[in-house]
Amino acid sequence: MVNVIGLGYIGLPTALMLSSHGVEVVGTDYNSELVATLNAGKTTFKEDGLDGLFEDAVKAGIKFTTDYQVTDTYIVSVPTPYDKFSKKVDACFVVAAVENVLRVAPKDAILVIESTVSPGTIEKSIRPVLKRESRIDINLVHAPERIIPGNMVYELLHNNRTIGADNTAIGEKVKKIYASFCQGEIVVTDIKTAEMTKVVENTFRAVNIAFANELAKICRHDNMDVYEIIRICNMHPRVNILQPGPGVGGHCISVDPWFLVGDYPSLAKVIDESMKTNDAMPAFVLHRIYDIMKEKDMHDLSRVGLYGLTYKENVDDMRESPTLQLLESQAKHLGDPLKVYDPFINKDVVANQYHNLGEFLDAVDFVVVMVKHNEIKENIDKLTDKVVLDCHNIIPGAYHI
Ligand code: SAJ
Repeated sequence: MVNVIGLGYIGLPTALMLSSHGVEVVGTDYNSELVATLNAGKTTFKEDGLDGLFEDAVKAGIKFTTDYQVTDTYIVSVPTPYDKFSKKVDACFVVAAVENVLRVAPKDAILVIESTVSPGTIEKSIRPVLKRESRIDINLVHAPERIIPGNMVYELLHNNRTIGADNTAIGEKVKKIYASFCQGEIVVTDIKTAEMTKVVENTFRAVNIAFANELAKICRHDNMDVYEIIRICNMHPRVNILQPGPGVGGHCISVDPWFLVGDYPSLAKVIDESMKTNDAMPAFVLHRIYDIMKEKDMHDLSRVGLYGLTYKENVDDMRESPTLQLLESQAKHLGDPLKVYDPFINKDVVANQYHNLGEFLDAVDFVVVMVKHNEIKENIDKLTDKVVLDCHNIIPGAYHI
């Protein structure tokens, strides 16, 4: 039996996937409300294919509880925040989960950490817990997740994976468990290499998004069309530039690269600058709003609306979202908060929030497309009489960042 600890964005789909592929699974989370929701037959976030997977797993007998189980295999997928000041990873949730596992784990159990941690964290922060508790019999493994919100179920099935273990026998054992559902290649390596690959993958993307964002700023400065330039450059066989945007959100690409900056401040220069470039984008969009208002002789900020609150399209995850960053930046200027609408966010989370596209559009003359949800792509005709700042190049004739 596998006990999956932490039933969030990664733990829940992983637990469901294992269960629906014949592995006996118990999911554990300290949040009793979340566990109650799952036990009531409901999923806790929206994701393509998740509800179907949930049904399959329930049929297969998955259980949800707040208790840690006595079993031979644990998978820990709890969040790893970073300290905003030092930029270092804060492994407190992982350490707490490991301590709880050690209280119940039988001799020689396998303890897989899926949570993203900076290279060396398992050696520096997790192994000492095992030593302190006299549990060096426990087999530590790192199997970082790679799935992208919006396409999680497909990617769980098809992505290649990495497993870091102290010895090949344990690595191969864990590989077998993941191979129950994973059709991709599963590479077995050592723990520190596995930790590093995960952070490097997200850093690669962060640096490349920063490059696109920097190009957008350069092109804005001299009134060039960044999208046309990127389109043409990408016709070169060895060039593949990503898309500029209003900023980088989510709990991965906007966070993980800071682990390297925090640990290697004098070496991680390109990464540091890239992260600052991405972090500066929401404020850049705010300036664009002011400039366009000036150009259009518009004066009423209350007639400006932000479309989208989530960190990217077609997900309901708002963590580190560029819209929230923009509103924070606007609050520093003491202005009344802009109007906001997102079809994926039903609860009121910010001031001046709307829950209906028509009402939102009636209330504004200037729409800033922060997130390219399918909904807005399908309703482009409703924007014809609006001034539009399109941060994603989806609306013909609109202003760009
Ligand atoms: N973004 C851009 N321009 C682009 C692509 C993305 O501005 O060309 C923005 C998005 O709008 C969003 C942010 O970047 O705000 C991140 O979005 P994303 O879709 O690139 O990635 P995430 O954060 O949803 O998921 C990433 C993935 N990592 C990589 O692609 C290397 C995923 O595979 C990881 O599993 C996930 O991080 C994670 O959990 O670490």
